[in-house]
Amino acid sequence: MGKIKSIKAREVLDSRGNPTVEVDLVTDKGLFRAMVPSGASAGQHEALELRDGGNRYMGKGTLKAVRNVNEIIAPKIVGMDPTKQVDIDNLMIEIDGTENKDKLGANAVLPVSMAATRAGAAELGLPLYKYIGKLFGADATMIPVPMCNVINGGKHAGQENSIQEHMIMPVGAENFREGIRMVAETYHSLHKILKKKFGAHTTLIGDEGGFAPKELKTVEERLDLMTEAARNAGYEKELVFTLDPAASEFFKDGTYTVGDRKMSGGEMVDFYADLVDKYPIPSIEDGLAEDDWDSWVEMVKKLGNKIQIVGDDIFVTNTKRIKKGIEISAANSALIKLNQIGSVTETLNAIRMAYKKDWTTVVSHRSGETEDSFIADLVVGVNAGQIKTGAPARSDRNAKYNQLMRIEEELGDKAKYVNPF
Ligand code: 2PG
Ligand code: MG
Repeated sequence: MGKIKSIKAREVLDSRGNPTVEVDLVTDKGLFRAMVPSGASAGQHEALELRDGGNRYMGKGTLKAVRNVNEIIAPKIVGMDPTKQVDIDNLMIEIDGTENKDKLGANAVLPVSMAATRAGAAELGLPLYKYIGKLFGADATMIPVPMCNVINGGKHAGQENSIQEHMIMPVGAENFREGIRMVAETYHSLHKILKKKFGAHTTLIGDEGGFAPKELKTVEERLDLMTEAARNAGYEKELVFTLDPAASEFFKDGTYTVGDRKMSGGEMVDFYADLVDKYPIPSIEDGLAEDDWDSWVEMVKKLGNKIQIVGDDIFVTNTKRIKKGIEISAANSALIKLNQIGSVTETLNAIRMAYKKDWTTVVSHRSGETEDSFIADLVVGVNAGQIKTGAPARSDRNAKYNQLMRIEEELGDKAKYVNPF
C-alpha cells in the first residue's frame, strides 16, 4: 500500500491575477500537484471560497486556505493510502463539519482531493482519466465535444445585463482534434470579421479568451457574426451554437434585464424559444436565475424536448439541489464544476445522480482558471461527452483542449467522439 508522505499548500496566481491555492502532495511515486480555479459569476449556493479579506490582493488573499491545508488537513491526511479517494474526501468533509465547507474553504479541500486523485492514479500506474474512470465506474473512452466560448459578455467582459457566453460546438467533426481545428479556424475568421467591421480594438478578449466587442449589443448580432464566421471558415454545417446567459447576473426583483429589455421568467423562456427557432442552438445553460425554480420548470415544459437545458448556478454540482431539479423537472442536464462543491468524490456523486435520471452533464472550467488541466481527464473519466473550457485561446483554456488531444491520441481506436444531440 502506498502512503501520502507530505502535503504542502502555497498561494499562486490564477488567470485573472488573483491568488489561488496550489497543493503539492508527495508519495513514493513522486510529487502530485493540483490548483483550484475561481468563478466571477459564481452561484450563491456554491461551497465557500475562503478569502482573507484586508488589503492584501484587494482582500482576495488565500493564506487562510493555505494554512488550513498545511496545519489542519495535512496532519490528518498524511499517512493515508492515496487510492482511498472516498476516505480522504470524507475525512476532510468531516474535519470541516459544515454544509458548505465554511470552516476550511472549498479552496483548501479541493486541491488536496485532486492531488490525491493524481497520486492514486500513479499508485495504480494508470493515466488520470483511466483512474477517474475506475473511481467512477466508466470505461473512460468518450472524448468530449467542446463548447468554446468565442464571444464573452456579462461579467466576463465588463458588460452589464448581457448574455455571458456565446459558444460554438463542432458536433459534426470526425474527432476532437478536427473539432478543435474547426473551432480555432472559426475563431480566427471571427477575429477577421470583427477587425474589418468594427476596428482592431474589438478583437480584445474577455476572461475566457473570447472576443468582447461592446459594438455587438444583442445576442442576435453576436450569433449573426458567429454564423458569418462559421460560413467563412467553411464549417457552417459542422458547428452549432450554445449559450450560457448566466441569468442570475441580470435578474433582480423578479425581472430579467437583457440590454434595454425587461422580461419576466415566462418572457425569458419565449425569448429563448425564439432564438432556438432562428439559430442552431441545441443547448442553453442558466437561461434563468439560480432560485427561480418555477421558470426553469416552465422552460423544460416548453423546450425540454427540443434542447439541452443545463443548470449551473441553480445546481452548483450539489446532489441536494440536483435531486430537487430532477424531482420537479427543472432541467435535463447539469453543469459540473469541481470547486462548486469542493471535492472529487462529491463531484463524481453529482454526475452519478444526473446519469441515473438520464440527464447529461457538461464538465466546466471557471472564468478564473489555472494551467491545471484536471477537468480534461475528468470529462473523459466519466464519459460526460461535453466540456466547456473557453475560447481556443489563452493557455489557461488551451491546457484543457491540449490535454484532450493527448488523451484522444493515447486512446487511438478506442476513442469515441459523439454528437450529444
Ligand atoms: C459559468 C462560468 C464558467 P464563472 O457561468 O458557467 O464559464 O463562469 O466561472 O465566472 O462562474
Ligand atoms: Mg454558467
